[in-house]
Amino acid sequence: MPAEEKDKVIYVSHSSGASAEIALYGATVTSWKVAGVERLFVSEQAIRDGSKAIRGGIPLVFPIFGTKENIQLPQHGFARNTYWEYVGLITDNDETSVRFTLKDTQLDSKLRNGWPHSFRLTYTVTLGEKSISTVLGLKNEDEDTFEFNTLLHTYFYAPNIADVTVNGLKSLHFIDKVANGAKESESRDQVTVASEVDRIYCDVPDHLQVNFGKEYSISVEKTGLKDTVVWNPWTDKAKAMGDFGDEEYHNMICVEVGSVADWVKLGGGKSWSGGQTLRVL
Ligand code: TA6
Repeated sequence: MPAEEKDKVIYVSHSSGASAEIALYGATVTSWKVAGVERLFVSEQAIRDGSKAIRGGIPLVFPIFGTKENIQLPQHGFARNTYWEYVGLITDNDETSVRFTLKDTQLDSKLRNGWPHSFRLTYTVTLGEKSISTVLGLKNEDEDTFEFNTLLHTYFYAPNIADVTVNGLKSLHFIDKVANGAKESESRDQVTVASEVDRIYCDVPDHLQVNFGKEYSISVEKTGLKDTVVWNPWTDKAKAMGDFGDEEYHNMICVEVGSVADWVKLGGGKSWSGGQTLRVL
């Protein structure tokens, strides 16, 4: 059976042996294995009881990125810390696709009041032999326009952060959150990480590549999303997170495609879609 539900987790398998796991909590992809090797990072200290966003995998950021002064919502919004509905297996050709939905009516009143709009989110996860696609669809069920941010907060497992390079960011402008939001320009062909990194690269081409030394690379193809965040907490921020091991920063890098530098405006009754395809090279 290519998709099974157990204890609020959907287990997806592919004929090649590839597999994925998606928690109904936040519709968070918490595992993606290709050739028997885990490609995503989930902290050993991640909280999985539905009381807090899962620290790792691919948490969904919606409808805000970070926090916003005039919007009373948790950091990164509510999509990652709300139970989604599992719609089921939608195709099973050479790829296995499963779908999840979240409607405003599923939110508790506090969250609903924090962002009082009628919407329907649809999230489709498609597993191939060496790829996984995660695509978000949004319908504005209000009559009026609303605006949102969204981002796929992907935590990649890294055998060693010292060997990780990110290609495709050269010459792009970025907002450096480690330097109080300074606006900079990337000069490197290959971005490396040797200290805390928290950058919003703006207007990013749809193709990036994350290299994990000589072990393997993962291509990141985005659609419908403008920006890409690169994050590693490094020592001090790692110690400050209760659901993240002090040394785990050595084994992860977040490369997060999204539209976060600006608001996305969506007219009443209109639909929007955006997502990514990750492929092991
Ligand atoms: O995407 C990077 C970031 O915005 C960082 O600033 C850091 O806050 C990270 O997300 C994790 O946020 P969280 O709310 O999951 O602890």
